Amino acid sequence: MGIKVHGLPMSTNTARVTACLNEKEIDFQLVPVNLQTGAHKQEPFISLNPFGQLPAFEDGDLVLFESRAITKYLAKKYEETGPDLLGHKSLAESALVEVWLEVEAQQYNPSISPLVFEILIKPLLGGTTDPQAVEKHAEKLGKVLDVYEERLSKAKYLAGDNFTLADLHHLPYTFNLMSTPKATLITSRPHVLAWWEDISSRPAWKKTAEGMKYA
Ligand code: GS8
Repeated sequence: MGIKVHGLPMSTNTARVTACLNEKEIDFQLVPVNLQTGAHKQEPFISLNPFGQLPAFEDGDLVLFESRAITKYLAKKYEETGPDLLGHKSLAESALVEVWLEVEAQQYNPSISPLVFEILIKPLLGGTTDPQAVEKHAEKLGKVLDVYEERLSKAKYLAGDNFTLADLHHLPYTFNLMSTPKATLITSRPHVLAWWEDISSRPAWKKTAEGMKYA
């Protein structure tokens, strides 16, 4: 019984999980979920994730949802394989990983996800991008990125000298942002840009990004 990820390659939250699996070079099966037919709101999917959202994850009998919890599980289970994504050999480094994991979840994601939705996803769903909403979300993300620019002027990666899960969690949404005119939020900040170019050129991420072509 191997690992199954129920999701779609172009789903950002699915990509967060597959990026982690690729970093650890763990084989998995991606089980597609048909959003058009609403398969994610019905059995058997809702037995895997009662919130009816992608992704859901199975490792043998263990069933998980919430992409960030899944990547932490994988980083712990495969601690000794591939990159040390949790800084587990140093209490201070692991604490900094936790800090920047929280920053991604509490500051970065709440600003970037509505921005990407407004520019990229809304038109796909038949809606029209609202320029005022774009500016509002972009301003909020810009303030968050000012903090990143300062941090990344002092450290190569968010938690310090090493690429960790804290960096990895930023990949899917930032990848989508980079295909929009608001990529300037990244490209106008030299340290953020250098960090982005570094983390997005990792082979594991390139493998995941190949599937996110819609954006
Ligand atoms: C969010 C899952 C989510 O919004 C996580 O796993 O990190 N906090 C959760 N999934 C989206 C797909 S975008 O990747 C989803 O399933 N949307 C459809 C819906 O909510 O009905």
